[in-house]
Amino acid sequence: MIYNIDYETMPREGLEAIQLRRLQATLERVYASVPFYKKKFESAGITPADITSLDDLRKVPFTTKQDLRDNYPFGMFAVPMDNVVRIHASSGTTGQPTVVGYTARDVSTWAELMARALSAGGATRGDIIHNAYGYGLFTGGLGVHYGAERLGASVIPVSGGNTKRQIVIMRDFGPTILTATPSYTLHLAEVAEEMGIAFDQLSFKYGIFGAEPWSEKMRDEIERKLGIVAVDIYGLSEVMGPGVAIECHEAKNGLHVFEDHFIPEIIDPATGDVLPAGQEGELVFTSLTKEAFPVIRYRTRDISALRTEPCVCGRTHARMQRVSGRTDDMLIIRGVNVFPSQIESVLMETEEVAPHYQLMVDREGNLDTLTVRVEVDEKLFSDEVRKLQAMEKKLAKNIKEMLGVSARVQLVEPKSIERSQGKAVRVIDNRKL
Ligand code: DLL
Repeated sequence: MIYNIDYETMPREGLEAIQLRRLQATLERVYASVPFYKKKFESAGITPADITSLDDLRKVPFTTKQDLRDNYPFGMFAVPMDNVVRIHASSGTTGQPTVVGYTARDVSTWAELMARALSAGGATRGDIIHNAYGYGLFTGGLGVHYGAERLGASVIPVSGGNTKRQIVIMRDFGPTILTATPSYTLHLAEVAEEMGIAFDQLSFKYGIFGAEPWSEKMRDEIERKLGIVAVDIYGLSEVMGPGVAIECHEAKNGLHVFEDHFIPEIIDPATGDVLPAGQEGELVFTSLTKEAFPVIRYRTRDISALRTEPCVCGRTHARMQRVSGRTDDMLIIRGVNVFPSQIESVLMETEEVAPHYQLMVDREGNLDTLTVRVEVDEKLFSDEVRKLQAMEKKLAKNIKEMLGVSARVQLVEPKSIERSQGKAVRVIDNRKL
């Protein structure tokens, strides 16, 4: 059953009417209460009254991560601090963290959207949700938590870490839904195996994974190891947290964006032009209902594409393709553009390598070098050196063929790459030092 089916399956005409009404109200509000936006509008020679259709949104200037940094910590808030009941911050993987605030109504809207998201991912009120997203400034833990309670499910607020204890809880409490980053999920599977507990025999039915890029192959691996259906959930602190978009478990083919609360656009990151449906580019979001921290045409740096054709689940909201990477985590190795997720796809084609890898980028003289460190499974590692060398050669050849970049592949001992309890660290770029 779809939670809040009226909004999820609304005809697009009605949806767009709601979007326009909410957009106009949001623009009026930020213009009146956030000096940054007022200045931006003035520099573009417009006022909120000039926006009379959804297409007019293109007249409004973008907001960037740098703009948020310039207004650190609370300069972008649109309500007095008296009305702010919660503060979160982004993980700051690419620099200074950005700080976001929520009114009581924002927290409630977020809970409602997360209830809708969990429902799309297969959860019902009868489920027990093992929530291994980190609780704290990161939005993952509390975001899922409030959504699970709103849905009426039981939530185990286990957070990240204490991995062995988590496995015992999974065995004893019988949770039916797992929420975690995909990389931490693989770590959980590994520790369960060490403890002699068959992960695929636990009671899980669905897994709702996100907060970092992961490939289709990684999904296959997780579904097989856990014996579940795995869906992709997307979000970012600046726009709300988790629950901006999610795949439905029926199709697992693109993430439905909650368009009654956010307007997504795809732009060419170089020119800023809005791109047509189906074309890949940078995701941009405008929030329609947020009070404390509304964002207008916020450039996420995440790469995706949008499609609006109907889905088998009955939802009418546009779907975004899974995020393949960020404009700022694209590596340029001797002129070739490479995303870590592309390397991941190549590695996962090969059975004997484990889904744990790290990319090391260096500069030798004037030349960039890429080293791919990847773990092999126990069996291969105990084989002779000759076989390992052959495997390194084979992987390097596949990477060269698929991505056009030469890389040195280093097979490393099982369990030697550091495990994350949240987002995995995939790239170590020594060129930036
Ligand atoms: O990662 C919110 C979240 C929590 C989403 C739990 C899903 C589950 P931030 O820490 O602000 O917020 O990081 C946001 O993470 O701009 C993307 O680059 C990346 N990201 C989030 N979800 C996905 C995903 C949370 N499903 C940044 N696929 C975003 C790929 C993702 N990247």
